[in-house]
Amino acid sequence: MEKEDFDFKPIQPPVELIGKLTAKARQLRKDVLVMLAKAGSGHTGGSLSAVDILTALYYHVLRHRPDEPDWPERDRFVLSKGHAAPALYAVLADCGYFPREHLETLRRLGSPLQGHPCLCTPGVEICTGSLGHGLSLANGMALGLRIDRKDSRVYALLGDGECEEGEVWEAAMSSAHFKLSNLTAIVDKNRLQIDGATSEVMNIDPLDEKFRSFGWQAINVNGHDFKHLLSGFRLARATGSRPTAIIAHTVKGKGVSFMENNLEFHGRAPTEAELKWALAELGE
Ligand SMILES: Cc1ncc(C[n+]2csc(CCOP(=O)(O)OP(=O)(O)O)c2C)c(N)n1
Ligand SMILES: [Mg+2]
Repeated sequence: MEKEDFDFKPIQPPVELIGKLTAKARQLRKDVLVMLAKAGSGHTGGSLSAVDILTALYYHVLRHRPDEPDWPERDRFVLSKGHAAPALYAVLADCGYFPREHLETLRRLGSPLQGHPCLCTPGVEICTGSLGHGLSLANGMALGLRIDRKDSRVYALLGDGECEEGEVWEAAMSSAHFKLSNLTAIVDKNRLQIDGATSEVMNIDPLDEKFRSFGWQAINVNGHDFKHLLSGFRLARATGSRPTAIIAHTVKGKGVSFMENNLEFHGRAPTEAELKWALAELGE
């Protein structure tokens, strides 16, 4: 997507903040790759495309307490595209929800870090992995928070291929019907899914117009530009009457040249040689 296609003027956050988030995202990408290579299986492309979104959320947007995961006033995050669990685990470990050493146990039997998020992991709100359910779960959380008169917000991250699931649109209809302004959905629009391009498998465009016609505010952002991401989250918070969909335009495999837009890395981990190459590219 060309820059001029983005439909808002981004805010200019402090340079130090952008620098901090950029450095953090680079480290997290490395953690994700090391974790996946060690496990020998898992979803690399969709984890890397989501790293900047998760970084913006966990290091600037979400209200949360890693030393008190069940803090009632926390914001809630639902990783609806559950296969990107390695990216979430890297963030949760770095924030201090559990020791970093646990990352080395990804996908092992008995590990708290399974291939898809589950409640056995501190900081994970809800089990996901079967695509299509997360927005419905987030609706329930947002409604519950409203009933409890809490001002916590709910964020759900969906894949673009996932948006082909009918339940996503049943949920979207409900979010608008119940005027869930405390709910923000982010779509990781990397244009690829397991079998190829979303435009060819089942075209979901125009995604922004679809959400708007369902009664949502919809904003297109560059999902790798923190100015854009933070602006999108700010607009979402400022809207009092309807849910917001942030359509984050991303690159699958972002950050590693030979993984970017490479469908092969949708569902496979890097080999040792690929890991070395990838880490060298990401640098110190
Ligand atoms: C209901 C369901 N069907 C199939 C799968 C297997 N699956 C895992 S990832 C994936 C593709 C998802 O594509 P997308 O939502 O675009 O994710 P991303 O590109 O961010 O990896 C599929 C079909 C699943 N997890 N759940
Ligand atoms: Mg995708």
